[in-house]
Amino acid sequence: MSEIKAYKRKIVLLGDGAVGKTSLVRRFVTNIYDDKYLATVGTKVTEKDLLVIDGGGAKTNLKLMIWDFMGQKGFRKIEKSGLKGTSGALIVYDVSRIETLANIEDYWIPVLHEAAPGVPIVFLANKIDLRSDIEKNSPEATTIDDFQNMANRYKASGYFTSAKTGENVETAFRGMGKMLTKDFTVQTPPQLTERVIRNASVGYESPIIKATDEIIMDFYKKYGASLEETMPIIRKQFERAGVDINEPTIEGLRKAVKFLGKVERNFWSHDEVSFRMKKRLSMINHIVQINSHKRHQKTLCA
Ligand code: G3D
Ligand code: MG
Repeated sequence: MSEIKAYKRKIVLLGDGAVGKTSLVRRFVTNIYDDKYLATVGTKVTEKDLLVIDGGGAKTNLKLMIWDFMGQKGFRKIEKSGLKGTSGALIVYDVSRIETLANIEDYWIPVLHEAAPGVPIVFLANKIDLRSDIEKNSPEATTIDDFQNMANRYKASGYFTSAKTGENVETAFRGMGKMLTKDFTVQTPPQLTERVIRNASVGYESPIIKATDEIIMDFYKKYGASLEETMPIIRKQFERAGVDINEPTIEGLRKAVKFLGKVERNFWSHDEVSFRMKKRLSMINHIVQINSHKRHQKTLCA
């Protein structure tokens, strides 16, 4: 009897907000589709065992650690930490929103390449159940060809999936599983286009996203546990503060800082906690200053 190999590998789901990353993971792991939308704050890690059998019949037990990222672009520090040690990426776009396809090459591949160059990629064109509506409304849409051309450019597989009906979801994850059980040391690096290289060091989209990113990372570093252990704690505090990660408000962020401080009071001295809280609140105040400066400039120009 041939020996069954066993590996544990980390993979990530990347793509814009609301393209269906969380629904795809849920469909793959539990075979459930839930319509209730839950903006994923930070990252969420789910485990799933997958038996992969290659063309020659060799079996591998693959334990996948699936990292579901938040879809808001611009959390540069969280992205960089979260992508460390990843062995592969499933990059998703939503066939009903064409701009989410362009963002794959404009944003997600550069981010991935910066943190984990050369890892295998599988592309997912999700919400394919909506295809007939889309074709009715915009028959000129050529995204399907664009998608296939992109997959060819990166020597990657592309799948048309639906987290809603389950179409191709398991196949796409299995496609990644197969790539992970191939020889790891000689992965073909993705063919990087000019665009990818140019965008590899893009900055923040807005000051408030920068502040949110820095506050989360400041808490994580001080907390001292791994990112996957720390993120659920941070997520809970942001939820309690009612902060929508896709559109954080200054007030919401201030509340989140207070809740994070409350957690830290269990571990650190009063002085340490108030020092951290002041530092984080000053990051937020900095945005208020930028905004009022902008308003002042506008008034002067009017
Ligand atoms: P994200 O994790 O990438 O941000 P989610 O995306 O998984 O949270 O999904 C965002 C929205 O798209 C949700 O709907 C979800 O139900 C829907 N969705 C996800 N996958 C599919 C799919 O394959 N087909 C269709 N038709 N919808 C899908 P709401 O309405 O709650 O925003
Ligand atoms: Mg999500």
